[in-house]
Amino acid sequence: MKLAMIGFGQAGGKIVDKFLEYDERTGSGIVRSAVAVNTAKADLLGLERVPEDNRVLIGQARVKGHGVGADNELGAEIAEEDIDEVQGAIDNIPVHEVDAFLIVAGLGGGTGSGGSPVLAKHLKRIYTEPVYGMGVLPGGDEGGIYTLNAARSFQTFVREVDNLLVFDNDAWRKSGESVQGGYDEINDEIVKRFGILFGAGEVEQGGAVAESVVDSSEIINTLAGGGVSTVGYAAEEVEPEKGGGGLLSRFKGDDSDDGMDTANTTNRITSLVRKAALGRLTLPCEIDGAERALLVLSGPPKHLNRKGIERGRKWLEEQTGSMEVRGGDYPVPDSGYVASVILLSGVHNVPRIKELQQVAIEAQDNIDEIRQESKANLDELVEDDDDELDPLF
Ligand SMILES: Nc1nc2c(ncn2[C@@H]2O[C@H](COP(=O)(O)OP(=O)(O)OP(=O)(O)O)[C@@H](O)[C@H]2O)c(=O)[nH]1
Ligand SMILES: [Mg+2]
Repeated sequence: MKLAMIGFGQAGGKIVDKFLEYDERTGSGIVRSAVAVNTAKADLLGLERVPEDNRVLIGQARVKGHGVGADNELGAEIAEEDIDEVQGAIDNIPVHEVDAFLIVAGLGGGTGSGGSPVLAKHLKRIYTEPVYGMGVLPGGDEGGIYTLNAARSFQTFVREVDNLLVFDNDAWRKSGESVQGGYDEINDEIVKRFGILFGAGEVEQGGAVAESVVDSSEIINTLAGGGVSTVGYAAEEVEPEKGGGGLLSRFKGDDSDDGMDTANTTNRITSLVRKAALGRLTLPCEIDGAERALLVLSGPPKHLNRKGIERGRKWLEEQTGSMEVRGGDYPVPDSGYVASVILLSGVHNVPRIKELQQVAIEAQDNIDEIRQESKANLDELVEDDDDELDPLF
């Protein structure tokens, strides 16, 4: 499906930049337009692929191009004040050619965390296309203010968008790596998973090879109904279709579609479906209770079959307890992998979100306490002074 992507803040801009690179590399054509919005000038300059005309610096009068320093209330205020400038860039998007908007942001900082829900609300008011959010949760080691920002932004963002796709940095960080190197790998993981998912809806229906190609309306229907989504992934290396004629195919001839082959293909698919659902999700959670799901099998058409997908789909129905599980394939003839991507939409049992809310409440109490203490200390300090002094204001 074709998306208008808006990266808000540094993380958001970098991830949208990566999606553009993915599009270039794979020819999947999912980014119809890309916009980056930030309060920090340097972050916008650091982007590589988002067109310069589509980079919007907001809040110049307030923060002079230096970012909001993880103050997401200020981030939200600036987004509201400068929404016309953001809209100016969105006016360049041929909206009739996009299936949906996708606002991408790290929720732990200030600019993207505060601004994304504001932009979502604005877009929902103006356009009829769905508005999705992609929210990145901070690592647990980033500190209380990041957790507090993420918890508050999450609450608002999920309410304003048609669906919030979540990626949890905390579940994906690796110890002993530089933060930057870590983010590069993490961003690759994000783009790979969501790239296959959204790319699936871009294949022409009725192609000679496709058995049951996923359509963008199936993605939209799986996301419809709102809530929080998470994505699973698993892949296995196979022989690509093109430039073939290796030993094996010469041996077998072209039309040797024997039962053994079909059984192997089916088994590989069902095993990949299990691995994707039970392995690490973008937002770890219990899959039981997910309201809707979509299964996408991508790879060379000869390694995809309807039976495998049907079995995988049934298994997912049992595991989630949902009657709304869709499935289909995404033929990629020259791929060296068969990959299974599972979108679980409307998930409820998410320990990380509960934890986030708990930590945020504690952080809020702590901040209030410190404020009160600090006021008391100041009063004491000033009172101690015997001489009466008129305040300045
Ligand atoms: N996955 C991923 N997460 C990132 C990346 N950069 C930052 N983050 C996360 O996103 C959060 C927000 O950081 P930024 O995007 O830099 O914040 P911002 O929106 O620019 O806001 P301010 O810098 O406060 O103005 C951080 O707490 C990290 O958890 C990235 O490249 N990839
Ligand atoms: Mg920043």
